[in-house]
Amino acid sequence: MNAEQAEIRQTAKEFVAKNIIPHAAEYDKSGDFHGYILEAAKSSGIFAMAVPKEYGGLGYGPLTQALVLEEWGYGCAAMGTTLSASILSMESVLIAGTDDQKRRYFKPMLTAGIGAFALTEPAAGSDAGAGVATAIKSGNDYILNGPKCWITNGGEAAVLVVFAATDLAKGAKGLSAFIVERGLPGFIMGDREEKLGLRSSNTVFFFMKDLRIPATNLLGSEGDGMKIAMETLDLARPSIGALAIGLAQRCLDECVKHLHERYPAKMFPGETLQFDLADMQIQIEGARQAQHHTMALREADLPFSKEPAIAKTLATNVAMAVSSQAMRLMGSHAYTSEFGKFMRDAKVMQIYEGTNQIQRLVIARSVLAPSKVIAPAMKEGAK
Ligand code: COS
Repeated sequence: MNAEQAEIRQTAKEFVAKNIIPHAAEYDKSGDFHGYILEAAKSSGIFAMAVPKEYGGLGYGPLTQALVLEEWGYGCAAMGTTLSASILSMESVLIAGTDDQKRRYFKPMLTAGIGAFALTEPAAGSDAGAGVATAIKSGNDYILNGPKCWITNGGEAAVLVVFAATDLAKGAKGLSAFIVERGLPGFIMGDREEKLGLRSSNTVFFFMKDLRIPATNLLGSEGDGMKIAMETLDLARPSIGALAIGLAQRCLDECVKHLHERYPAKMFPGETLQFDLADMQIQIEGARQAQHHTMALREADLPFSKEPAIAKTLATNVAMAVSSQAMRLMGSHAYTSEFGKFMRDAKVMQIYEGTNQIQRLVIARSVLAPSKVIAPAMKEGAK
């Protein structure tokens, strides 16, 4: 971390302490979308941190983004997820978008708007290429039909990257990616999901019924969708790791605070408990290092494929383990909905942006055929 990154992290820490931590429990309880955070973050331009400077954004590199996301995860993983899911969608546009597409997609981010990445369908979760949504060319337009579900930010995003088959018969090879602006006729919004965790992050089902978009909204070429989605997820999965590390560190800090309050200094519990605390910090630091290593590889444009999957798996498992361990050490004091939020939020991190079982599939493939792993910048379509 250089001096500039340290300063950015400190600013994020202060923003989180002032704007996120005081409101996290209240939004968790109501499950309402925390729209106020978009307004609060406007002046810092943080929703545009992944937008390159040439497009008016902050142009933060991957490690700097991770430092900010860790702070947001420390404050509230639901609010952090809103930020990271928006960046997820931007990655697809960075990978495959033309100059004009980038300009159009990133514009809302500059005014604290958010984006969404719509890949999942009722029949296409882990098997990302098995969707039934279609995009059929009609003159200078595409007409989109079909369902999308579990879409983070879906009900709030100003603009979305939507995946749909331009040739359903070709399966994953027929998948394509499109920019879809909000508010078009044929975009039918379903109910928001009532979730166990990340309750105030917006997660929706939506349906596209003869939704017409200009053909110029196609990202890359027809059939590029699966590659764009996979490359996007490779780039974005460590962000979930960053949120998870922040969440785990918060649980440890809250646990230590509680123990200090509960026990006078001379009666502070003995080595068994101290070893438990040390083990929690070892796990967090290990996950943090794995995650920073992935970001460093990316910044240096070195090949990676298994590393984001390792970073995501490790960090999300640590978040689950540390939140659970903190509750054990704090006893009934932590068995409240407010502290339980950490555990509820951690659980989904093992599931979304590719389950930790899918991550193992990605890791195993990379272990079995390391020569096939190439740097993102060298991949076809990379801009
Ligand atoms: N980078 C670039 N291209 C990739 C890639 C990567 N990391 N991984 C796969 N691809 C390409 C493959 O090269 C293949 O293209 P070709 O046939 O032209 O070579 C295509 O994508 C399909 O890949 P593959 O045959 O490996 O697909 P599978 O169906 O076997 O499995 C998994 C792919 C399971 C890894 C994928 O479906 C996946 O990641 N699923 C989880 C989806 C997910 O994370 N969902 C979360 C919702 S989004 S928040």
